Amino acid sequence: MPEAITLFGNRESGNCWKGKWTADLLGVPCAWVEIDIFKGESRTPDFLAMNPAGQAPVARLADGRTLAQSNAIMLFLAEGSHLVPSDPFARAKMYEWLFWEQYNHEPTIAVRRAELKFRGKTEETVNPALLEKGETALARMELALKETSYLVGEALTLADIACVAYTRVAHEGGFDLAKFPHLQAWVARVERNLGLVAASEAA
Ligand SMILES: N[C@@H](CCC(=O)N[C@@H](CS)C(=O)NCC(=O)O)C(=O)O
Repeated sequence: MPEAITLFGNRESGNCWKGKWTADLLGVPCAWVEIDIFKGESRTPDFLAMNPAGQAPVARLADGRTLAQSNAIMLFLAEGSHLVPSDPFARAKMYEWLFWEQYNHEPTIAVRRAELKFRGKTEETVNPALLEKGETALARMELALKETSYLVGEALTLADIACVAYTRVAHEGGFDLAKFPHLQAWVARVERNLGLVAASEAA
């Protein structure tokens, strides 16, 4: 586990919170530097030197090395901790959710939220495929959470932290979590684990 990190993130971005929540849970001191991605601050020469992809989050270690990709940042922070199952199969199930989150969940739910909340799209003009694909992702989680309290069994893992990041604000993307009662209960459970005020109430 690193001694401390600096996280360059945007507070509206679930991807950016994943690393902060993980650091806080594990007691790793984490300084937050706010990056205004809407004003191009992730495309400046200094930022591109840290992450040539021009995206937040970026974690900077005390020795100056930098790491991008939200799930890679969490994995780096949590290696050897209780947030990563020691059993190889359970660990692989956690990876299954992490890869799925980046391919099926974030590109639909986070993108629809961003289109509606930040890019001036409306229910009429937003890409219609995003609603159906996002609901399919939520239904996939509901199915799993009928069986277990967390995505990988009965304990919180990085899979939950990754997947809760945009599920807890899915209503801002026009998704109705009331259709998914197990998922709704899981969001509240994980928010309690992370010490968060419920996003649905804060909104
Ligand atoms: N797969 C990346 C996605 C990162 C990403 O899309 N970052 C967005 C904020 S959520 C960003 O920085 N957008 C600004 C831009 O692309 O200019 C991750 O999980 O870290």
